[in-house]
Amino acid sequence: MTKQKLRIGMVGYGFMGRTHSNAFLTAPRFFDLPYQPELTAICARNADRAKAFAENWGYQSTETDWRKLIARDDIDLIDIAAPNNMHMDIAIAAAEAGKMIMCEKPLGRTAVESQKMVDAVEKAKVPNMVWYNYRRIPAVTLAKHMIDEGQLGRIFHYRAKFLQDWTISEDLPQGGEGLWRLDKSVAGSGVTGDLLAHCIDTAMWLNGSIDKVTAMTETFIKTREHTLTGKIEPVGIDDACAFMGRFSNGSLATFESTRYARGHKALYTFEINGEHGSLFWDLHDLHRLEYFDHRDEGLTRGWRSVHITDGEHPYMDKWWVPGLSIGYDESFTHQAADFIMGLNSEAAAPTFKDALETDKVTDAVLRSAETGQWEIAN
Ligand code: SOE
Repeated sequence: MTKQKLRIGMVGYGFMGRTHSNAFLTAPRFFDLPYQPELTAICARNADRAKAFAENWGYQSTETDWRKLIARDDIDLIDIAAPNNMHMDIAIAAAEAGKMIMCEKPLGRTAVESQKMVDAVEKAKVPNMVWYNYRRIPAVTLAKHMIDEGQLGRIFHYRAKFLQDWTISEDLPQGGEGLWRLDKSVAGSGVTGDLLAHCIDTAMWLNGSIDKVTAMTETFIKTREHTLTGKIEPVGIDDACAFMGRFSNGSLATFESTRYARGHKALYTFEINGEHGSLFWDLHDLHRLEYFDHRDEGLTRGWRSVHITDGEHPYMDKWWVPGLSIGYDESFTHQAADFIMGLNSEAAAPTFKDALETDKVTDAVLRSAETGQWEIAN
């Protein structure tokens, strides 16, 4: 039977435009979806490059103005993979036009922007989701199931870090394509909104809300040439951030992120310590979940490294055979599949409303780094 199409209009063709496109192409091949995603249009300012992107990924048409894309009757879903400063305007216009929306993280540059986006989708009652992809790595999803089943018991500690090293050179400019993450007016913040937002999303999903935080940030390189103006301009983003916090369930949070950890490209790890056991996960070894269960027999008690590739593990029955692993890109495929399957049932998370909670925490972190005080996050 031919499935009804879900016609996608994507805004942005950078790194995230590619991950999302790949996800929509792959999801229907591995998951039984109620609708067939169709790459209907790609929108980007540069017409030639939009055309080349369309040819490579199989988009049927191109646009250079996102307002025209949103006005089209043959688009059901707007996917926002453009830089952060464009998220709010595109999302609000898309909601007003009655389109479903998927938005790359973070939702807004600040919680004030995110709140407006939440108001718009709630008023329009359109399905919405934010691409916090790491939730859908099978080992991370399994951690969620284990915690929800109470296997760790009372949680005492949650610690996470996300380390990179790509901005250490003083010669690296800020702004423009590929480097907008260094320009505060476009990105909103540095590692806090870009990397810690992932850690906070996962943490709150696994361990509940964060009430208050105390933070420090640093900008190691104070000025950089701006790609668009050619002038040396102050750097407004946080290059590094460390914060402590308290979860509503009484457990303690410690988080760290930097783009100045030489040798680390994307070291995202988290560890959770509970009354009965602990869990540890590392993006560089993403199909493994390290698990310690204190209830094991004494002499053989120890950390187990569980290879999350069995058919019974989350999502894994959709892929190859036991023992064969999947990777980073499949986390996006799972997210696209869950969104499309959720259209006929309950909304797939994280919704805009969920992502707003993350932005409230990142705002509180940045506020605390300014004031030197504990700040209320929720
Ligand atoms: C930054 O380098 C970045 O690409 C983030 O923007 C992504 O969200 C993260 O998943 C990987 O690192």
